[in-house]
Amino acid sequence: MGFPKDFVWGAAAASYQIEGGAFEGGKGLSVWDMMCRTPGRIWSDNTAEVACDHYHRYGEDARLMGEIGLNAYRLSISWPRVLPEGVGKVNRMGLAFYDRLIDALLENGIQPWVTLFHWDYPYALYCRGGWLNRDSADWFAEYATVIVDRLSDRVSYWMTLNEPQCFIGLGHQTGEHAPGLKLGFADILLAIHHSLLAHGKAVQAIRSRARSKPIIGAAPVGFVKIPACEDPETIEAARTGMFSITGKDCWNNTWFADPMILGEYPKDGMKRFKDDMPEIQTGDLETICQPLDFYGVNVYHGQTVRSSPKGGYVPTPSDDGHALTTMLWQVTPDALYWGPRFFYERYKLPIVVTENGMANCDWIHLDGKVHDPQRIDFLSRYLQAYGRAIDEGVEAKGYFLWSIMDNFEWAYGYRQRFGIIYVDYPSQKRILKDSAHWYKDVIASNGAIL
Ligand code: IFM
Repeated sequence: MGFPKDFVWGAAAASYQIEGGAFEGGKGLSVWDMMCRTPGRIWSDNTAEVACDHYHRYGEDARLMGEIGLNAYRLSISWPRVLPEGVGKVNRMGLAFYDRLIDALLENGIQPWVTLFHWDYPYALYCRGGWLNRDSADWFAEYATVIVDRLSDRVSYWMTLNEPQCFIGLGHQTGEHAPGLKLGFADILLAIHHSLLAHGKAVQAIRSRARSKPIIGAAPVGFVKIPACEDPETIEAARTGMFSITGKDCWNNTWFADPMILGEYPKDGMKRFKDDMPEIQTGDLETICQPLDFYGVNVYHGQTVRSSPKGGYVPTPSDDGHALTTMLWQVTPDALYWGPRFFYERYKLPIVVTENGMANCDWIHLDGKVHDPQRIDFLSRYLQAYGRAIDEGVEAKGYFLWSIMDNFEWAYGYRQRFGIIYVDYPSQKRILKDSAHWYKDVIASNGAIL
């Protein structure tokens, strides 16, 4: 069978991680700009003030994407670049940048897939309570409206929120990410509820105003459980594990995806969180649960489990010396089989892998090239697993490699390199890594060479 003929081969990046121009062109501050100003919060006190200078070099970057043969590029919009105060006055220079970027992509034969929010939250709105303020849903809908009105003549593919588990969990519970808060769990659930309302209202705004038929999804983290062996009992244990809630934290699938797609919070979570539940007003779940066109999901690794004699599942200890990326994330290719399969079974939406890739210790070799055989091997294995899911009946629409280029990896700064294009930050020179050349062949063969 193989990958469907119209399968979308893409790559992704996010505004704050590549754009730079942090204080240019009328852009407002984001919570990440504030985080970067705080000594000790980012590795080596790196900042994203310049990052990959994509704000100025988007033309060259779009050409390189065209050279690789990408069908699509997943970008995100910087909310404070467009609305410096988060709401109200629109920054024409900010919108004009995205106009130029979208045009450059289309000129290079690349479909833009636009994420509305990938973590660079307007600082001005944070000062008004941020995601803890119920108005945040309306602020987000106002922002979505501005973007859709301007770009939907050329953009058809939309994602609302990137990894709400992380911007709430890391940003508001553990404090490792901006805005660096360590809130109690009731506030965490409140912030999640408001972000889900924001998702629903943004979907409504896109559907009601888009000028070309919109295809809409979100891009949550996919927490994947991999059965240790493929007997029915172990598979069932993994399925149960993937869709259950075990901790008072954000590290689960269902608290986010069930309300969006099934229109209800999961019962096990409601029981576990009963003392901290936010007020759910009449109509909230109807607002959150808007029809979606695909299940977007970011998958990097999974946890191997087996059934427990007590019922449910238990993690299996990993082998000594298990393969790790430089993020110290385990290399578990089967995550891209079981993740798509289990998500497709539960949510019954076509799957789009909105992020997958690895951080590696890349540098420029003596021959002037960047050889990254680990990444090629990693991607081959994961894509083969995704192909297996497709062969077995999972409807899958696309794959976005994270990332098109090395970039600012949040609290890790520039210590981690996820790109298939190497960025030499001092000179801003771009070099296609071996994996970029390999991905070009994968795309040209529609995955047949895998
Ligand atoms: O760089 C991040 C991205 O912003 C969100 N998903 C995971 C990536 C790698 O950590």
